[in-house]
Amino acid sequence: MSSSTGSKAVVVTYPDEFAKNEIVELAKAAGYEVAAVMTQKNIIRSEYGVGVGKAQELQEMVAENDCNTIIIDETVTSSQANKLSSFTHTEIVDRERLILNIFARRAITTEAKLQVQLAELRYEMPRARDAVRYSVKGERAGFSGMGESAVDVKFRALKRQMGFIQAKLDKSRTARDLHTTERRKLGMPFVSLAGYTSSGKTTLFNRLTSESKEESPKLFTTLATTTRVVNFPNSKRKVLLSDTVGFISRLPTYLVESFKSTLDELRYADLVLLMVDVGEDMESVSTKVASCRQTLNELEVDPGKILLVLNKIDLLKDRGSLKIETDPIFSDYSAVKVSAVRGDGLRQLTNRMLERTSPSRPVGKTGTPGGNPTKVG
Ligand SMILES: Nc1nc2c(ncn2[C@@H]2O[C@H](COP(=O)(O)OP(=O)(O)OP(=O)(O)O)[C@@H](O)[C@H]2O)c(=O)[nH]1
Ligand SMILES: [Mg+2]
Repeated sequence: MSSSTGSKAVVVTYPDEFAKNEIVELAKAAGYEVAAVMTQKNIIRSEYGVGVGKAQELQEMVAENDCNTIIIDETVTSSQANKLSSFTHTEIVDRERLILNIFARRAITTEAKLQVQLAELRYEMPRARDAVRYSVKGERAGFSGMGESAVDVKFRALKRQMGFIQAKLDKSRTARDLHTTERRKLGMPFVSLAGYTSSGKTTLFNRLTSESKEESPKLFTTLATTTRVVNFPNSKRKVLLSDTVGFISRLPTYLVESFKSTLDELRYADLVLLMVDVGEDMESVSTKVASCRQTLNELEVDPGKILLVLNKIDLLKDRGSLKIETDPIFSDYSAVKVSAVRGDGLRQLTNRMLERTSPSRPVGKTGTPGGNPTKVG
């Protein structure tokens, strides 16, 4: 939504560096200028989402910095948002709304737009209930019957809209399934990129497929799926590679749900390349890997199909002793170290891709090549 472009915001987040940096990046990606950051240990517990003292502090910060938005790094109820909004005379945007705004700005393809619309409706559902309840309370004297039916009317309208969009999405999914089936008939294995937003998926995709899709340090650069053929210099075999939307921590389930037709590629892939940006501090790396694993789990991706791609090794000071190799969070996956920008490790990666998608590879119960945890090498 371009309405946030140039808006000045105060951000409320948790007192840790990872949360702080991430929400500031998200705010920027949505077009906000972040004027100040306030931290709070417990967000969403109280009436305003923050304590009364903090609400007053926020009011002052907003006035001092001439802001028109408060971004809260949590999901707040509409009642909390309304109260804080009246108290500070400022628009309130919560974490979900913020992510939805970024998605709405970035969605270019018809499918991505439909998925965003579906997510928007899912976001609206519980809030519509609250809003109607709020108005019903006010109407009680003599109009309660009308108020109750207002809830039904609103809900029916939302549900109808959701069904309508879902049907359109199902259609585009069927078209895609047919496409994939055709490709499989050609005997090409399917490899999908996955990973945290900004881990370098598109950069690697472009390198392996000679494409020129947008790469950027901004969060959620890619929202639509692109699939291209990868040719290997030392093999006649070809594989199909898909680049898609990135993950983020505390991603609401319904957003994952809404993007299911895009993310479903991951479930059907023969191999999933899970990209990890190892140029960051270990705490960020761990948080991001844990959140990716959770999302992949929600999407029912077989862990045996995952190959970790430790990217951005050019940013490491001492590449010989990559601590990550011995970190327990990686111990149950096999991994390859690369620099998608400089090209280090790409030969090794493509060899692994060939190996892991080889037709002679033993096929597990699920019909996918079984996992074979080995050390980084
Ligand atoms: N130093 C370094 N930077 C990299 C490397 N790979 C990617 N980048 C940078 O990381 C940023 C994000 O890269 P993208 O390829 O857009 O990341 P993505 O995973 O596709 O991100 P989303 O589409 O937002 O999910 C860009 O600024 C890239 O130039 C690498 O190997 N080394
Ligand atoms: Mg991308």
